[in-house]
Amino acid sequence: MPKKEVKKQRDDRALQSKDAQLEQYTQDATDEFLTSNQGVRINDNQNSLKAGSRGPSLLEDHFLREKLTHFDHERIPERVVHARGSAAHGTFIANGAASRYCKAAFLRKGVATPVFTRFSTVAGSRGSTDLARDVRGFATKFYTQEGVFDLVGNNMPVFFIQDAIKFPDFVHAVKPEPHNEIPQAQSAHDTFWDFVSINTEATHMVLWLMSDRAIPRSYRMMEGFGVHTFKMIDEDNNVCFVKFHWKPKLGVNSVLWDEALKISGKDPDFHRRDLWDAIESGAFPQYDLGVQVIPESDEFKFDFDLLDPTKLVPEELVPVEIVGTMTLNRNPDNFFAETEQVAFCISHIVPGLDFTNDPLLQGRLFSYLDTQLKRLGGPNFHELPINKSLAPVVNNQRDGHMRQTINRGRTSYEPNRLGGGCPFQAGGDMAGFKTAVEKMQGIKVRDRNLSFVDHFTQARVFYLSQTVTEKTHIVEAFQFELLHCTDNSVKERVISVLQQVDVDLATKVASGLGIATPVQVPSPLNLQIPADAPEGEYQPKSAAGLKVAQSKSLSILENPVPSIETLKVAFLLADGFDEKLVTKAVEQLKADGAVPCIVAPLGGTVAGDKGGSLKVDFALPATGSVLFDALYVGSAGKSVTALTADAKAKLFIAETYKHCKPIAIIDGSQSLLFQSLPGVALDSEGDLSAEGIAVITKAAELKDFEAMLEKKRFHNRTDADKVVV
Ligand code: HDE
Repeated sequence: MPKKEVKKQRDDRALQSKDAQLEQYTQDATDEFLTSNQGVRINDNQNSLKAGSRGPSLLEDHFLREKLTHFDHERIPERVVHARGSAAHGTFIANGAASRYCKAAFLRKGVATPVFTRFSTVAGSRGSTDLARDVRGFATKFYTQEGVFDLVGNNMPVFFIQDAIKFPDFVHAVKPEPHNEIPQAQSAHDTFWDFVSINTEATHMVLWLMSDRAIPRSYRMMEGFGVHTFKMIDEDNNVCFVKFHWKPKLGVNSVLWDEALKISGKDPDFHRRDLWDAIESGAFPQYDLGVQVIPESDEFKFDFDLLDPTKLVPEELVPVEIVGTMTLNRNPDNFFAETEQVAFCISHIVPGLDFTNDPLLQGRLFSYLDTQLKRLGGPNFHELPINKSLAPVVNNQRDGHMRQTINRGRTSYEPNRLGGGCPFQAGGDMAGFKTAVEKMQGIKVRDRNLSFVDHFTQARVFYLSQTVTEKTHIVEAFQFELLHCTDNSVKERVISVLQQVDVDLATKVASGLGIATPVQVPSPLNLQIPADAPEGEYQPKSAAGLKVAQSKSLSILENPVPSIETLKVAFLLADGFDEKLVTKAVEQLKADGAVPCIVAPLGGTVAGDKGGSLKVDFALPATGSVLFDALYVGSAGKSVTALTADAKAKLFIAETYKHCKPIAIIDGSQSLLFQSLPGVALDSEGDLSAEGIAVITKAAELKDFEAMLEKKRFHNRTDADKVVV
C-alpha cells in the first residue's frame, strides 16, 4: 500500500473515539437466545443431563462442563498492590500551555484525548473497605493519537522508598502479616511500623499517610501526583524536567478518622459508589492537569535531589502550570472487562515525554509489564479492548496466549524486502519515540548518592505547614496506629524517628502511648552525611539550595474551594415535618448543585404538615450521618417529638455535630438539638454558640446554611469532643 494511503488510514483510525472502539466489543443480550460459547442455542439451562431424572449426572453433559469450567476460571490474580479500585472513562482536553516544553500531540491546544482513570487503595484486597487509612492510586490511561500514555500516580506526591529494590519488602511489611493474614487494609500493625522506623527514608511519606490526605472524602476530591521527576522534550529536542499534578475542581476534602471507621462499616463501597453516582447523575468529576517545569540547567539548584522520589518540589519554588482538564463522564459497562483488566504500565509513554534515572522509577519500568504478564496471562494484554491503543499497532510481534490479531503476509521480521519493507521504522525526521540524549558517566556501583541522605527536612516542612487542626489529626493518627502495635521497641523507634522531624510532634505522640521522651533508639538505615564527605559528582546543596520552611500548598485546610456542588445534605424528617420550608430548601439546594436526601425513621414515605409527602431515600436503621456532608433537621411541632423519642435520630444529629459538619434546624426545634448533645454547653441565651449551625425561620435563610456548606467543616467546634457517640 502506498505510504500516503497508510498515513491516511492511520489518521482516520487515530481520530476514531475510544467509545466507538469499545462499542465493537460490547454486547447486550436483549432479544437474544441463550447459547453455548460455540453459538449453539441451549434449550434447558435449569437441569443437567442425568441417567434418569434422579440419577447421576453424565460426563457427557458438554453444556454443564463448559459452564462450570468457565466459572472455575473466572478470577484472575488480583493486583498485588492497588487491588481495590474503581474507574471511569472520560476526556482530557489540553489548553496548549505545555506545547512550549513538550511536543506530545495530546498536549497541543484543543486536542481531546479519550482517557480511562482508575482510583485505588494500596494495601487492601479487592473486597476491602474504601475508607482505609492508605495512599490512593490515581492512574490515567491516555489513548493518544501517538499511542498510549499511562500516568500512574498516587494522591500523595512522594513515596516510602528511594530504590525499587526495597519495594517487595515495603509491601510485605504493610500487607497483612504472613502468619495469620491480619490485619486487612491497615498500616496499624507492627510489621509496617517496624519497617518504616528502620527505613527512615519513609518518614516524609509516613507523615502524609498520617495526615487527612489518607482518608479522602471522595476520589473526586483528591489531588494526583506523578511522584517521580519525568522529562519533557520540545520540537527542537530541548529537554526539561517535569512533575505532574492533578488538581480536582472540587478542591481537596477529607473525612475525619472517626467517620472513616464508621463509613467502613456502613458502606465499605463509599468511594466507589460516590464516583459511580456522581457520574450517573451528570456531575462529572473534573481535574486540571498541572506541570512543574524545571529547566535542565536547574537540576542541581534544590536542597534535595530531583531523582529522589521521597522529595517534592515546593509549589512556592516552582509553581504548577495548568496544561489541560480531564472530565470523567462515563461509567464502565463492565467492571471486570474494563476496571479489572486495565493494565497500566509506567513504560507506556509517547513522543515528547521521557523517564529520568530516579531508581524507583527505573524499577517500576520493569515491574508493571511483568505484573501484567502474570495477571492477564500473557503478552497480548494490549489487545484487550480497554488496553487497546487508538493509534494503529503494527509490528512483527506474533502469537502467544489468546492472540486476537490475524496478521496477514509471510514476513514477520524487519528489515525485509519480501514485505515491501513494511512495517518501516519511523527513523530520521519522521515522528516517533526518541529517548532524550543524556551524557552518562560513572562507575558501576551498588550504592546510593549522598544527595538522597536527608530523610527529615521535607517531613518537617510538611508537618509545620499544617494548620493546628491538621497537626492534631496527624498526632491522633500516629497514636491510633501505634496503639495497635504490640512491640514496644517498634513504638519507641518511631518516636525516636519523629524526634528528628519535630520534637513537639514526637512528644505529643509519645504521651498518648505512655512513652517518656526523649527516646534514643538507633534506626540502622538512618544515614547521616559524614562531615568529611568527599566531593562527589553531586552533593546536596543544603546550604545554598532552593528550599522553603513552610509550604501552604501542603495543607488541605489552607486551600479551601468554596463549592457546594455534589455535597450530600441529609434532610432528617418525621411525619408532620415543615413541608413549606423543607420543599423550598430541597429545591434550592438541588438547583445550586447539592444533593438533598430524605432521611426518616422508616422507609416508604414521610408525611408533611400540609398533607403532602416525600419519598424516603434512606431509613435511619440502614444509614448513618457519616454518609452525608451536612444535616437539615426539617421537623417542627409534633414531628420534633417523634424524632426526640428516636435514639437513632439523636445519634444522627450528635455525630453530625461531632464531625463538625453544618447543621440547619427549623426555629422552634432547637430542643431536639440540645437533647441530642448532652454535655455541650449552651450560651447565656440558651443557644448553641458553636459555628456552623443555622437556625431557619424563613426560606431566605437557606443562604446562611449554603454559606456554611461552602466551608464544609467547622473544626473550631472545641466541644465536639464532649459529644459521646
Ligand atoms: Fe505501583 N505497582 N509500584 N506505584 N502502582 C502496581 O501494577 C510497583 C509506585 C501505582 O490502577 C502494580 O498493575 C513497584 C509508585 C498505581 O491498575 C505493580 C514500585 C507509585 C497502581 C506495581 C511501585 C505507584 C500501581 C500492581 C516501586 C505512584 C495501580 C498491579 C518501584 C507514583 C494501577 C499493577 C491500577 C500498581 C509495582 C511504586 C502507583 C506490582 C515495583 C511510586 C496507581 O506492578
